[in-house]
Amino acid sequence: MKLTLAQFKRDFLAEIKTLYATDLSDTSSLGQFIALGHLVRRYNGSHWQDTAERYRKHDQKQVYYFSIEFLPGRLLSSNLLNLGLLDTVRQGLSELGLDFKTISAAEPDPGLGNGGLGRLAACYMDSMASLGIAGNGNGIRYRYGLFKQVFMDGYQVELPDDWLRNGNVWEVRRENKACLVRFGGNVWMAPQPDGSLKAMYEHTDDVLAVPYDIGMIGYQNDVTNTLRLWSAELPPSADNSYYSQAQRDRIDDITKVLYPDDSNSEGQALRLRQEYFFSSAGVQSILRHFGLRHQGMKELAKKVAIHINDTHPTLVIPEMMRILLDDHHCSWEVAWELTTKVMSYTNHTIMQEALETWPIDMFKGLLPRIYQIVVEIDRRYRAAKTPVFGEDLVNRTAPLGNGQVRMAFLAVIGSHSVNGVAPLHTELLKADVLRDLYQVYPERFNNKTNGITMRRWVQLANEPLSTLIDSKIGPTWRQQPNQLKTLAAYQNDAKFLKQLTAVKTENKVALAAYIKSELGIDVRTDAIFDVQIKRLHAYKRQLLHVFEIIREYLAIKDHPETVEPARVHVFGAKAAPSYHYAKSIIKLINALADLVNHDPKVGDRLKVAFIPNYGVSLGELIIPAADVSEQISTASKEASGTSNMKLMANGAVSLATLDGANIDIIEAAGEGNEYSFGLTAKAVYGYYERGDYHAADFYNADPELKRILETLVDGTIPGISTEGREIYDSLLRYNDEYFVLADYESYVQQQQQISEDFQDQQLWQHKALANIAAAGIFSADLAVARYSEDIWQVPHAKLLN
Ligand code: CR1
Repeated sequence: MKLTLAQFKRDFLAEIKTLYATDLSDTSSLGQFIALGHLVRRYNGSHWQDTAERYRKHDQKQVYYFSIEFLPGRLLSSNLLNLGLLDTVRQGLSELGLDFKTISAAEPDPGLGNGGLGRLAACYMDSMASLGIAGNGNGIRYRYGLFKQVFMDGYQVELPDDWLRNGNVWEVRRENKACLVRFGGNVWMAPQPDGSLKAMYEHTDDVLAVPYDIGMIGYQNDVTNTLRLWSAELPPSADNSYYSQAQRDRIDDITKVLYPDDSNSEGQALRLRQEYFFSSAGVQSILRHFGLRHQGMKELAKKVAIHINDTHPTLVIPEMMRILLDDHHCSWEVAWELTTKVMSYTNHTIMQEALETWPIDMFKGLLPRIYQIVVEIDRRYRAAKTPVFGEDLVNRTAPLGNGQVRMAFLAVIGSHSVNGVAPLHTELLKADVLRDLYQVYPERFNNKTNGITMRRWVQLANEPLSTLIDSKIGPTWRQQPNQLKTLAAYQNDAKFLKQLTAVKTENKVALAAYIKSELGIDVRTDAIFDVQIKRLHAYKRQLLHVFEIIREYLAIKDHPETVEPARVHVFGAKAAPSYHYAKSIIKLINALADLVNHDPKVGDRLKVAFIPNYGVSLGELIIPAADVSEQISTASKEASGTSNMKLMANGAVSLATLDGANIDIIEAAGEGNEYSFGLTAKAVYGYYERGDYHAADFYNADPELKRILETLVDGTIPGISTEGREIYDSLLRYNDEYFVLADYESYVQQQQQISEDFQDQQLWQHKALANIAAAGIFSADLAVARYSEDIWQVPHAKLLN
């Protein structure tokens, strides 16, 4: 949109006056941020309304992306960028004596997710709007996001993340769109005079679901879509019925806090309540919206696509069945056909413990009508498939089994499409995790490799790089990330490669300043910034990275005369509060950091910076400064990874196992431009099949590895007597579940190669550039375009390659 500098400044000052009845000098950065937020809303107001109007007018097919997590990050910069106002606003503020960065940093970063799953959902919202897809998000408005992480004595301490303390300037509460969600009670089917059956409820716990909508602004295309987050409230006191404090608390709890756990579903009723709550409210509002515009439900699948992002929203399937059967009086066959045509499901993990199941007793008590419907889905599935596939396979794959409701199986059975998030992951779904269901529904399985939005992760996070790229190939890559590949022409341009080093250094200076202010550590900006940022989990193997640090430390102590390039090891990672082992690793890293950072013999040659409270905003600071991207999960365990893509696009080279999307990154950038190592997924499965992995053999065969392991228990690293022992035992006594010892040698070899190659900056930046140039194919725009063509069947703006 068009806005002159003078107009902006007038508007901004007027907004300040209206909001605070004072003038600029009397406001805080937060106050200024809120005023800017209001202005952006006002500038964009008509786009949001017009977009909805346009969708209605053309009766455009709508996609509803259901996800229990969304990690949108701060929205001020990206909204301004997408509106085309970023430069004007920055300049205007600076003319008013204000610093845009400081104001921007006052915005709370909503932590409504754990990690990759939630951030992916946010990238896809951005891309859907930017491609003009009628895409809606549907999730939960948690009053407290993922915990705020601080370290005390090296241990993780979790503090509440009170992100709504000052309100949320981006949201619109739409209490006129609220709906009731029912839990518990009794339900029975009462025959009606016309012969039909009606579901009758008594003694239910009713919860009011109130939507809060956030505008998702498309990139300079006048489109604004909606992210709808539901909040649980007391129903408007129905016939003055009395709510006990316990009932009030139960309602309050539903949307109070995000489960800080992305790998193990805690078998708790509250989580199930959360899942049904946002699934039911979302489906109710979709069908209400559809019903207002159509006669009957016949056209539903032509106009609505619902995407199930991991298993948490799977109850959209029985919930849609419930409404079609009970309220719209569809036959089972018609309702089922519509439902399966509408639904599609993405699986995000092969970790067994993350395949959600709910004890039938709990499920039945909490959701009696939904349970009846799942029983019928199960009965019909068994009846249809047993003659073809036999009883054993059907028992293994039915929605109900072993006293559990099996959410992933229900999701596959009730959807027309099931996808994994990288080629290897999809193959493993077919061959292992969902093998039996793949026999039943082979045509449903497909791959959709993850993607990231380059707008946030390159344009906004790394302006020095963006400007440099513009200077060579012009700005069109900003809309068409595949254009980045034309950068490959400069891979041997010494001057350009030097400029790349300068850009990296500029970003390192910014990160170094943060490390200094946050941790009090001085780091050299000519050091290798070796970065691992992701949830703390044994399978992601932060431990392997720790071993490298210990190796480097011992090498300096043993041979101070050997000069290697300086290293800064940067970590960002939260551990689930109940995940004891992960917390021990955190303590280990912090204890090691303490030792290394304060050893005068080490000086500035080696530093360890574990930056607390990793999240989207810290990612934006760390990623542009990275030289090395550690993607070192045990092969087969990481479904895709997405930080690998963000780091690549910012010119970090990958130090990576052949896992998830690492494989595709290596293929895209060329093997010679990454550092791959370790067991393949096939080799890992080979060990499982033969049962012949012996971690101790690796320990015994490699004196260096042995010595490193001993530092965990011999007092070399002070302060870890219990954690060191626990980790040591996990490797040797319990045989190293994630093959850390097996991969140690090849990992270290590549680390040594990195140290050598880094000294030749021209060679190094040549590799960095190969990564940037190849990153375009991991654009979320392309990923979302594939979803919309293959799965949702909705139109999107054409993407040029
Ligand atoms: C996977 O672990 C993937 C993201 C997004 C995560 C990660 O490899 O990149 O999903 N899975 O697809 C997850 O959070 C609950 O499962």
